[in-house]
Amino acid sequence: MLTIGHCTLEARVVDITTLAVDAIVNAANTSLLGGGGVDGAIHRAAGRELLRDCEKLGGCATGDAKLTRGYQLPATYVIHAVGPVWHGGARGEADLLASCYRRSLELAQQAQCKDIAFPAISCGVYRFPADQAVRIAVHTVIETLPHAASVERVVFACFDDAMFARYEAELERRASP
Ligand code: AR6
Repeated sequence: MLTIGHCTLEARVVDITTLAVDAIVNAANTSLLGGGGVDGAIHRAAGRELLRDCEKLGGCATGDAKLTRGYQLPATYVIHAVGPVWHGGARGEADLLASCYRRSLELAQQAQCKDIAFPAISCGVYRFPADQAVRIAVHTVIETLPHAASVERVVFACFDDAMFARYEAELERRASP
């Protein structure tokens, strides 16, 4: 756990769909119409109303995010962020991934969310190298927090122990002087 100003950052091994936070972030695709991985799990748990809502949004650009309600999820909102597909790193992937975290926190702030949970965006089907993605996630969240005053708690929801260990190491690295 790391404290930055009024906000705590923590990693947990947890299914993000079970978290009763103000907002969970979805690792979506540009259609916003669902898919596999965490996206599929979120749509299954939220129910069909989420898909109906997403259909009205007209998709979302890579690096951007859009907010819906959480419907049957314990979370109030879902922030659908579209991470980049990894193509080797020369196609702006790092900037696009950072942009996902920035835009998600901006939307969380607009909705006055106090707590928000992120999955490891782009680290599954989109094949972004996990170590680099974790550094970008933690760095961008820390950098953006001053512009997201409502946010008091950020959870990095990890699906497995290996991802949890990466976040723990990065949070620890940031905590040491
Ligand atoms: N809770 C937390 N983390 C999860 C969960 C869960 N329930 N399920 C998977 N993960 P991915 P991407 C982890 O593939 O790489 C979809 O089809 C997973 O272990 O879900 O951004 C979309 O529609 C990994 O660490 O997202 C897009 O087409 C991380 O979440 C595409 O996949 C992200 O893996 C997006 O690919």
